[in-house]
This record gives sequence, structure tokens and C-alpha cells, in this order.
Amino acid sequence: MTFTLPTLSYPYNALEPFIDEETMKIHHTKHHQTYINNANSVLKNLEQYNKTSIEKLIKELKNITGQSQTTLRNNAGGHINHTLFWKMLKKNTTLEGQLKNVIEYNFNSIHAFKEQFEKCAINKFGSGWIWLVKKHDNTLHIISTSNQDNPLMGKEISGEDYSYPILCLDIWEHAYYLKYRNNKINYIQSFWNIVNWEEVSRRLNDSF
Ligand code: MN3
Repeated sequence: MTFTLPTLSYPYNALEPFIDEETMKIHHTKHHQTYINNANSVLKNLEQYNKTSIEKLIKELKNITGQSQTTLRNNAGGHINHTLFWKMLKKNTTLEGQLKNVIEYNFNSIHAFKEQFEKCAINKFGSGWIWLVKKHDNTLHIISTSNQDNPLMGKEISGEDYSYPILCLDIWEHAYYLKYRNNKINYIQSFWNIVNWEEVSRRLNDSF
């Protein structure tokens, strides 16, 4: 099995004006596709993993050695992160119900949660991702990872405890630079207009 580019459930202009059509198109068809191509070229030679799901491969990355691990860390990482990210985006959903209660319980208020998430994103130096994750004790945490690392890779690789992503934001420049240029903060704050809270709610109750 090799990975293929997932089809988006919305057109490239669906997130306008918060994420522009051109950025979405390039991000999906060029950046994401390149991660997939690079991951597939390594998996061709790793027979024991080439039927593995992307999530299982990411969890098992620490057991793969050498250059294969590095290439898969960056590119299978890029594949899982972008696949998640596309699902996180939808206009006009509402943060409500159990998810709202759980966020308030963990961060005191929705305002404090958003503030902490934005601060984490603004302070992250270089390319990476911002995550809302669930740990095994069901507590929620906001963390960042570098490059294409994912919290499911575990501490040995990502530097962060093994945890389950329920929300993510791509803060690589390719995610926003065409529209926002150097105004990373505007990109981060506009994210709240296009978070798919339905998807985040669904992931909240996933086991991992
Ligand atoms: Mn990206």
C-alpha cells in the first residue's frame, strides 16, 4: 500500500477570506502531495510497513532506524498532519456541548484557552504545528511541535509526551504567507473563524 492524497470535502475557496483559494490549492496539491511522494518512496523498501495505516506508522516510527526514520518523520509526519488539518477546517461551526465544557474545565474559560493557543503559536520559532491534545488521563493540553512532528510520535521523537491530537494548526509559512505575508498573528487569530468544532468534538471521544 502506498499513501494517496485525500480529497478535500470542500472546494479550495471554501475558507475565504480566512484562507485564500490559491494557498489552499498549492498547500494541498503541491506541499501535501510532496510529503506523500517522499513517504511512499521510503515505504517501497520497508516491506513490513508498507501495509500499515498512517496512524500506526507514526506510532511505530521510533522502531524504524536510520535515514528511513528521518525521511518518514518528515514526510509521513507531513502526510498525517495535513490530513488532520484539512478536516479541522470548516466555516460556521459552533464550540458547544461537551467539548465546550471540557475546554472550560481544563483552561478555565474559552477565552483563556484561545489566548494560550495563540500565545503558543506566536512564540513558536520556525516551522511547526500547534496542537490541542488529549493525554491518557483525559486532560487537554496545548503544545507545539517542530517541522512535521506529531504528538503520536511520542517523546523520543517529537520531544512531547505521547498524546492524541484533537485540534491542530499549521504554522509553516507556506500555510499563510501568500495572504498574510509577515503577519503571522493575523493568520493565527483568523483561525478561530474556520475551526471545525464538529470534528474536534468527534475526536475528543476517540480512544488512542
Ligand atoms: Mn503545511
